[in-house]
Amino acid sequence: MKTAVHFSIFLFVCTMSFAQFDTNYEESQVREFNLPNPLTTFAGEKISNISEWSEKRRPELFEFFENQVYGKVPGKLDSASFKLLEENENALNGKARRKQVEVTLSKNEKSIRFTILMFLPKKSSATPIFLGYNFFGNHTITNDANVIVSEAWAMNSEEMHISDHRLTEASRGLRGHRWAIEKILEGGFGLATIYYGEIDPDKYDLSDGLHELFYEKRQERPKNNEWGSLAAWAFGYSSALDYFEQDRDVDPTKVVVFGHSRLGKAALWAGASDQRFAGVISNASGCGGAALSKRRFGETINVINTSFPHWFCRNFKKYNNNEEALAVDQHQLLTLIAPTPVYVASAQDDQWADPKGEFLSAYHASTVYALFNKKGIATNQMPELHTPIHTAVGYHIRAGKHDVTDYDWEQYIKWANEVLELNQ
Ligand code: GTR
Repeated sequence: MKTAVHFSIFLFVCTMSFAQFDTNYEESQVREFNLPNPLTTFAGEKISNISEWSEKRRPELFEFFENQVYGKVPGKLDSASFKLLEENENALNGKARRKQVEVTLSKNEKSIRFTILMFLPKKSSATPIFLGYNFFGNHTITNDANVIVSEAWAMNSEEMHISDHRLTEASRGLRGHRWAIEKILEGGFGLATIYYGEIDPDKYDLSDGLHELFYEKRQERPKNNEWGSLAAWAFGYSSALDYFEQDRDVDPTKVVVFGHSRLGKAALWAGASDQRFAGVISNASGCGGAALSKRRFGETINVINTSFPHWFCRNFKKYNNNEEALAVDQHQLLTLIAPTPVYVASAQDDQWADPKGEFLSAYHASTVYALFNKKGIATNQMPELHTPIHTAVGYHIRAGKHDVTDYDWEQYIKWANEVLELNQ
């Protein structure tokens, strides 16, 4: 059996050995399955126009994903406040403006805080931006010595020199290769990033982070249909957008939410649950993200729920090795984002994430985009490597491993410029 070599050693060590699962990497071994039609309601009614979609089908699909997959957010915050911690007009050798803004979310007399790091093009106001979480702290995306190191809990990582669950100065800049900051700025966008662990620590313990704010007295975990970590991270993306609506340097109608891997799953759910985003990018989001679950190729529902029991709601465990019982599949997650443009990207060596399943999801979501007169993916034949499709449903597959590369960013920048109709 091929092993999941594309993970960084850190992920491999801290999750578990996948060898215990019987993972399929053979296309010929993919069993036949029924893919639910986005344009047929659960009761079998055909949907043929935008109002039927918006009034009947979208709400029932959304409710299903909320209650059975990612989990519902139990209520609303009491308040959110924002504080500018620091700004500089001449960051990155004079190429950018830098801002660091602290957001405080409060409920039931408890609060959490997170910091948004922003690099903005110098000469523009109300700029479009990409918003994405990082895995090991804002200071890992750049060598800029002024970026604040978060004090939040972190996963240990040899590669990042983290051994006591504390983020460290030693990892400053180590993830710079995943963030094409200069290209983003030259492309007319700003970049905003947040350390995801500040929203909810990525461990099987839902007594902390954002979840804790919403608990009733003596409650220690969410109900079966309530949110896991992915929905909490999605909520964090929306909270950042609430902030952008108050920041004159950002155009809040042009915020493209981006995420890699588990954070790509969170970005897709953010795009489905918050229609204010202007675009959504899933980089190698795989199982529980863009990839079709019913193919059972690479990572499966059983594997993901066993390795990461805190990511989805508890109801989702009903579908472990039981994909036939699932009334939806992940292409329908993409349809919940429509008509907002969505981009799905895969990497050839990332078979764990099932590139073909990610592509087919984008293809099968396209019928709903067509209702809105938006171009999607016209054929179920996967494109060649490095042959991007830049329609309202975008897709590319590149050579290489599970990662975010300059090639990926070049596509996102071009695509976002097109779908947001900038520079015209
Ligand atoms: C893996 C997990 C994937 C993906 C990845 C990541 O261990 O199996 O679903 O989310 O982690 O986030 O890097």
